[in-house]
Amino acid sequence: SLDLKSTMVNLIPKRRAELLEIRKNYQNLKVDDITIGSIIGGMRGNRSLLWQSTSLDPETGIKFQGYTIQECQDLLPSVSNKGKKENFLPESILWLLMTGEIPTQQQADNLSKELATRGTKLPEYTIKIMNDLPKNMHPMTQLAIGLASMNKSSIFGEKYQEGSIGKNDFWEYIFEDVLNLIAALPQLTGKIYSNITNNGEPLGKFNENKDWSYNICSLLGMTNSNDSLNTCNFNDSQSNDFINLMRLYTGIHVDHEGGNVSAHTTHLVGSALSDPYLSYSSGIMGLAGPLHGLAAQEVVRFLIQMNKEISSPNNEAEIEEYLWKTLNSNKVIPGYGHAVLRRPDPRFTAMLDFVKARPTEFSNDPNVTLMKNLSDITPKVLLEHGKTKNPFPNVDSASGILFYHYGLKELLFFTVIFGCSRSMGPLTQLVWDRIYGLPIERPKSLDIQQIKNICKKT
Ligand code: AMX
Repeated sequence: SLDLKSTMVNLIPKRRAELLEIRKNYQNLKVDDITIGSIIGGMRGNRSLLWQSTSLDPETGIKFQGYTIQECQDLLPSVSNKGKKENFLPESILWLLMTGEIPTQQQADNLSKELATRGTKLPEYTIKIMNDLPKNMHPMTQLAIGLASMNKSSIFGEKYQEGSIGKNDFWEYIFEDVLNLIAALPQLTGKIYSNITNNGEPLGKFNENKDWSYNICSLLGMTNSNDSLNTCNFNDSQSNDFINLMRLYTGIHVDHEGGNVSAHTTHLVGSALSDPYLSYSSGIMGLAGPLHGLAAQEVVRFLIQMNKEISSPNNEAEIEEYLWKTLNSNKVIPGYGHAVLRRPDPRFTAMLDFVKARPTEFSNDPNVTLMKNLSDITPKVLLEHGKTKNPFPNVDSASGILFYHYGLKELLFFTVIFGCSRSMGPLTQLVWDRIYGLPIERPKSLDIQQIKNICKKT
């Protein structure tokens, strides 16, 4: 089938039967031990969540339905552009996440068109709320408020209130809400950016004939087409490159397994049958935390500051010295290390490849040069330092500085773009949660006395 919903309809009976079979035969099979350490240590590593569309391997990094980023680059459709190879579309990866299948060009184009059709306009009440927000409100608060306000138009919420749908059909209305939510993100993002940079006046126009990432760029006023209303100084190739950077960034940040804060929160809130707008708005609140979505901005600050203090971004000795100075004052090197990964983050590699493919564009940018040089120098220093389990760069060491290069200077805003991308994984899971009829989540908590009692028994 050429449209996503009918493709899902075809998949559902087999997948439901599969889960039923597992539940019937293996209900009591033990998977993992829960230790006192994990109860008081953020449940690290507890294998206790069902998450279908992505998995994170310490060595190979993120896989989308089993495909590496490189495989996605090779196999997923990009925008049809007269034979010119562009970055794959996040719409393609959304299809892959939802179905487990690589879409054809036609399927990806159809989904792109469907999102553009659904996303032409924000609801009037959401526009009003966004207009009334203080223009200097944190961009992630604006995003969470905008999304939560759209629950007024939740189809699932309405049907549920009417009492007109049974549990087996919940997924269909959740699916409608999910596509409407993802489709609305370019408009919402553009509105937030115009609030913080242009007193709420539009910076660009939505173009129904273009893809999702293009529309994010045009609504930020960051293309050189007529769809952007400000005087962005991009030439043709910069404009096209920025759109491709947006496709790349939003394509590879869609999901990182289910246990991270934004994904897990969306899933948890959704398990109470809160609609996708409320569920993802909650996920966004988590993404706004400095230990989660805000790392990219830390890196940008770090690079700019280091460049102020060293004589050249190519001076290896001074860079090393700066890194040691940072470590010796008990600070971390932002953009390095990872809780799960034990290799360079393949998402970082994809971003670095983007830079390497455009030497003329980036060779004169001291921050990008420093970012590249750091990826060689820092692992050696961190290894010698001997603490971090993973001395290699993570995705955040590159992503923010590339946005900065093209003129996105509002560091707090980067996470809003992260939020656009991250909608795709957790909301795909929300659809599957309802397809599978998963129950409300309710782990058991223990107080200190109960923990002490368990400790005494051993
Ligand atoms: N610089 C200096 N020290 C580091 C370090 C770094 N980049 N990464 C880890 N360490 C230190 C830790 O602070 C810890 O020290 P301690 O024993 O004194 O507390 C020790 O190495 C062991 O930590 P770890 O097991 O390797 O890492 P973790 O799982 O506890 O934490 C992370 C992972 C990402 C929070 C950590 O590596 C870090 O703080 N990195 C810098 C910030 C960053 O880049 N964050 C973005 C992460 C990507 C993302 O999820 N968005």
